[in-house]
Amino acid sequence: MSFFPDIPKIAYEGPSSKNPLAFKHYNPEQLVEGKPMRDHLRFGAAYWHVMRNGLSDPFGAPTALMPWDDYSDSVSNAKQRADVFFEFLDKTSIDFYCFHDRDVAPELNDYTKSTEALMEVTSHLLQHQQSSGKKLLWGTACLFGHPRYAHGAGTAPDARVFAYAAAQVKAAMDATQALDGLGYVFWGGREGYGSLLNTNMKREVEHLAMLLHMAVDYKRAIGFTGQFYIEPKPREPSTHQYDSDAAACLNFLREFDLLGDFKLNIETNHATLAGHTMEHELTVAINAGALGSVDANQGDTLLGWDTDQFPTDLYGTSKVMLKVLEMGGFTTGGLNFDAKRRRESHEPLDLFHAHIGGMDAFARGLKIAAAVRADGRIDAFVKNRYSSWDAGIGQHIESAKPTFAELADFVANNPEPALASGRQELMENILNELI
Ligand code: XLS
Ligand code: NI
Ligand code: NI
Repeated sequence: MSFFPDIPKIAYEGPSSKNPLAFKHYNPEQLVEGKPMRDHLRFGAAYWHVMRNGLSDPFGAPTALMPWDDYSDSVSNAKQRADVFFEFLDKTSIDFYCFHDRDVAPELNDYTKSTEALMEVTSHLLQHQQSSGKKLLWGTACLFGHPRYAHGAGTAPDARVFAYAAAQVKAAMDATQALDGLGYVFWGGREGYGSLLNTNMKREVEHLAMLLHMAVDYKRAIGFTGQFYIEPKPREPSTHQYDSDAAACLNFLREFDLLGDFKLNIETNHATLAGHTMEHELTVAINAGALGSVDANQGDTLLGWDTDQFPTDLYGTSKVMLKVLEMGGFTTGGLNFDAKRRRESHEPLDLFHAHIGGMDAFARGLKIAAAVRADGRIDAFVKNRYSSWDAGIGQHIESAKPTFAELADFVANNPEPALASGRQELMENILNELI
């Protein structure tokens, strides 16, 4: 039985194709820098957006057509959604997926029943994984949707809510391990606050660290080998989230001695909400040896919220792929489309257009990034810009850590340094030339 009877398996037809249901650039086996595109890009689909996002907004009802869904909280409905999802993964050639516990299985307002439902759906997902070869990039627990988490989960003022969150993470980790998940994400949905008048920030942050330490202990106890990630986001739903950006997350992990067990999952729209570029966030993570995975989407510069749009901006995808290539590629992580269609794009067909577009935009980004590296002019300029550190006084400063007095002596006895150009416009022109 097919849930998308009118949609063929999407094939690569090349840049001259006008077929909306074909890849123009994503050619999974094509080698780039000696490695197949699919291994560079490691695309993932987000279960919550593909299967569970009705596309409602604060002003209007859901619009998405989901003819396969009876909207019941039954396990049979959940299993049928999984069948639809795996047909979608097959037809789009997306190799990985990500989920929250409550996307794949119902929240039944009873911990034991919800956990049993999750485990039942998990065995169904496992069968699909085994017959299709698709893999779970990461799992996570939804610790922000249910009203019990209105004040936070790991940072809840009520200790019983903290305990519930811990119990839910335990079950979600069990499910992720049963599915051989390559990772597990902690995104601090409501781990933040609206007002300091009613909040003990220090206590909340310490509790969040405790929750993560418990997760590390549990990971060791059950022998789960996936990578843990924290996903930074500055606000929304909380006014201030504790995991606001890559630097804040790294500081938190370092302060609470968690850096050895966590990497970062960086999302483009979260970077821009934090007032950074995506490449800034990626660079901060890479410099700390902590870039794990990417939630691939983009925001709208005219809107100040997490619009989670599909990535179509080639500058954006090129800059992401430059960073990924520079780091030597993903190991456990990948490019998860944490992206949703616009409310007006409500047909199942739009799911295909959206993912094809995102995949092609990243395939082009990969080819452009490889071209920038092969061209070498940008790299050579940057290397040369710092060349005064490779010899003479620069080398001496880096290696011998001289005193201020020594440097004052050097300055007094040498001519004023000549001002060099940063050539930003030239660098931008070279990138444009290669796009
Ligand atoms: C929300 C986040 C969320 C995480 C997973 O803004 O991006 O979807 O990726 O909990
Ligand atoms: Ni995300
Ligand atoms: Ni997001």
